[in-house]
Amino acid sequence: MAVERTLSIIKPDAVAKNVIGEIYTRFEKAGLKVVASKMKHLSKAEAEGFYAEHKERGFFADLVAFMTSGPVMVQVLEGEGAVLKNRELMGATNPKEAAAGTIRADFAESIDANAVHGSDSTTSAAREVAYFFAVTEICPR
Ligand code: RTP
Ligand code: MG
Repeated sequence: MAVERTLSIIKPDAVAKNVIGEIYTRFEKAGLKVVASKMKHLSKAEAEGFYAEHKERGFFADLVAFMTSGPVMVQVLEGEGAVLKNRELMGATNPKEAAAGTIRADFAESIDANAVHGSDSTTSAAREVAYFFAVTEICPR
């Protein structure tokens, strides 16, 4: 399987719960390496641009309000099949439907406050990584 990069965000609810380290441990135990990271409090414009694909959806305003409600931790994960591997670690969007042992099953409260974001394809990953990180901020290792 090819080595890929994917964009991960630890959302405001999980940052507020102080579980950044526990979530990073799950990435590392699954063989994913953090090759870039930063904490940010997203502006409304940054959150709207990031989730632009959802702008016609009924939940868009709530999603933007939630993503700007507190700081997030943004990281680039690298590893074999990183996009799918990260989605598997995250679990289903709605934590009530997330498989036991996934990040969302263990740390998320609701479909809005669902702990993490992960790119859903290699195409999305390329756009999302570039949205938050300059090439010089990524440290392959
Ligand atoms: P994410 O983009 O945050 O990683 O989540 P996802 O791929 O699992 O879900 P997506 O369909 O991309 O939706 C983005 C975020 O919008 C919120 N959402 N709310 N109320 C609803 O029906 C609804 N559907 C989605 C979730 O917080 C989801 O993570
Ligand atoms: Mg998504």
